[in-house]
Amino acid sequence: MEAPTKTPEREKFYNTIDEKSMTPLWEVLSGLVTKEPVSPAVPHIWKFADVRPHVLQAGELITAKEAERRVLVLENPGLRGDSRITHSLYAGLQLIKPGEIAPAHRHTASALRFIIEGGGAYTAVDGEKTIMEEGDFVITPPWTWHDHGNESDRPMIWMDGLDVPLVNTFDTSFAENYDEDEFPVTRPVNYSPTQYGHNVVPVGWERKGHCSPIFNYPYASTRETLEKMRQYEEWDACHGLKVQYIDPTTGDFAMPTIATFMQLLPKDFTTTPYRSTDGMVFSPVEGTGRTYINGQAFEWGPKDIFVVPSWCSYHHEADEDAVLFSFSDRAAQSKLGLWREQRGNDPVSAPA
Ligand code: 1HN
Repeated sequence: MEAPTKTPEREKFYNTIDEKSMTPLWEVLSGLVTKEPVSPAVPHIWKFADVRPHVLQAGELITAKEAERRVLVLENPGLRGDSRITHSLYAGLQLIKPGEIAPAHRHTASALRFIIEGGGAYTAVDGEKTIMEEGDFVITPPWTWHDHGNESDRPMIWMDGLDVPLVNTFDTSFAENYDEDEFPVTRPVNYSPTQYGHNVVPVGWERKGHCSPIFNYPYASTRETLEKMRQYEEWDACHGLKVQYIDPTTGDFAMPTIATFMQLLPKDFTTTPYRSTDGMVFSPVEGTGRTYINGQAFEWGPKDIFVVPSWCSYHHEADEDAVLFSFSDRAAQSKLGLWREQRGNDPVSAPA
């Protein structure tokens, strides 16, 4: 679709209506309604070995308390200055040193933590602490009080993923700080998996909020699932063996806007090209390999973070057994009926 020709009369008219805060749709239509997704985000990888020294350096410059959250934002090179890793999602690397507390606050944005390095630190959500270990996926549901602390003897680094750009697109951001550094703890450590992870709920229980009531999904459990599956399930051509994290009380994604996944690719496996409308952030936990994104190779290993923007075709090659965590805005797109995918040369498909 080409924009109509500009004539002097038309230009003059456009200038006249411009002063009235109007513009002709026919000049902008093809850019507004594209034939297929066109993302301003670009494929990119942050090698952990490369960024880790800077994350630790931030720890020498500012305390977690002063910073409120000591985080280096992972900015998509196509979206510098916007605090976005994909067009719709935020990601960053957060450092908590031994003895530090990141003070309690709450906001309407949903957050996930994916633990990259260290162990033994906690996050507390509305009065319940969970201890985090490498590879764990941890949720901070919208509008819940949360603080983080590190009672271990090593620094801890995790990736934060938030739906801040989505929340801000809707102009729905609220946030407040708690009066004290720590929100009072009222339940035992790791209570929620015991209460909601054993296929029972209290009689008369009603779901509150929009997130899974479980907020720590330990790596050990997900890894065990994938390892068991490899004995009995077929490898998917595009994804190897891939699971999605769910809210056990609904079967839906664990978070209202952000979908999270873990997948296993066996040694020497090459996946079939795939694309979907949700820009994906990957972080390998085990193994090395590469992902070709629109034909360009991105070499990865454990703890690296790479991004595949919406509708970019990609395929993975694993040199060893590899396990990849990933997240995207698929949960939001699916609810709005927007999500599409394409496997290899198959037709584009949308869920019914
Ligand atoms: C936030 O609340 C945290 O609680 C981390 O750890 C990163 C980025 C943007 C907005 C809020 C946290 C954040 C954030």
